[in-house]
Amino acid sequence: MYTLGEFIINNIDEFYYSTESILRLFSSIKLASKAIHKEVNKAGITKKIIGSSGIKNIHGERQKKLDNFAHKTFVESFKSRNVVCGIASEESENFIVIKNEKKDYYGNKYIVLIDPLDGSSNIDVNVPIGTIFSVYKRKSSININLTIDDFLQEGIRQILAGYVIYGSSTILVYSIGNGINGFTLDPSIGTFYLSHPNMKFPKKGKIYSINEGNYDKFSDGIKKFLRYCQEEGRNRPYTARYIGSLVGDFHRNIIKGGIYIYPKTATYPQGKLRLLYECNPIAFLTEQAGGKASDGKNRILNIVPKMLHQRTPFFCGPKNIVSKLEEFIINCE
Ligand code: P6P
Repeated sequence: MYTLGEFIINNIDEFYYSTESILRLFSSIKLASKAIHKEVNKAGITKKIIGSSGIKNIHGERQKKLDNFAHKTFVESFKSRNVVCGIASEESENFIVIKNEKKDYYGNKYIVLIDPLDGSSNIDVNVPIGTIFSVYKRKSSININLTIDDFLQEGIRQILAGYVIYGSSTILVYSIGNGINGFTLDPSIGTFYLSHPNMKFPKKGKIYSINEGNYDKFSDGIKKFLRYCQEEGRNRPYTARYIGSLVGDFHRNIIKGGIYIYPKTATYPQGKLRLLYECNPIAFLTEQAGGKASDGKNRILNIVPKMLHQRTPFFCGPKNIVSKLEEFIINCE
């Protein structure tokens, strides 16, 4: 069975960027994921790692101790591999500049945007959670300071995107733009093995994932789509599956076939999910798996970001189901 390292080396020609940088990027992500896997898998034992950190993150949400641990672990891992020049994280208001340790002329060219531990409200109840990551080449020249514009790039410019799901097993799923592959961690030896080659949405998906607790505040288009899913008809009714963890819901939906929906709600009039480090990487994977990702009208990957933590309505899944949802939204305008 291929290890992640062997798979990368065997497909190195498909990486359009420097081999060394790609290997360093993956080394950082693997190291941090294994450290988080270890903490997540014993969260129930060592009381010191579950529960709230007592502080609120920049979005005013109660930060979990594991959120903080995951953020710091990824920042340190990218720093130590000396491969990125900047990191934007859900857990940090501003982007973090990473100086080139070797201080040689060739500064690092890559930036990472990351949700270190998405779905953290599920940590204490043992529901799968995940890391979501997105990598770009910086836009500015390496001999000037990083600017916010280096991070505000459209999702179509990602060079690497993926997630790590910490569930019944820990699986690293990524794409560099030529398909998606998933690698399961064997914790006994700390190695990721190819377990989900060439992931694609199944032709017929019958799952819809949405928090129907917000039903009253949904637009008429969303309400009509939900009724469409629930009534008898061709390949219907659908099955509702929603665990409140984007990585967990998406991973199930890409394997079994389903749409994930997070529209505008009363609490989140712009949508809840963040464009840069949740929607763009998941949208990139969605398209690579033959699916479609939109905000109800526009392709997610074409949205020109204006702010680091901006939110967007988010719909992703098999093309036919997402297009059907867009039809309902547009017809109800
Ligand atoms: P709600 C987790 O906070 C998250 O960002 C996604 O992982 C998840 O899909 C969504 O929010 C859950 O939000 O409002 O349904 O609890």
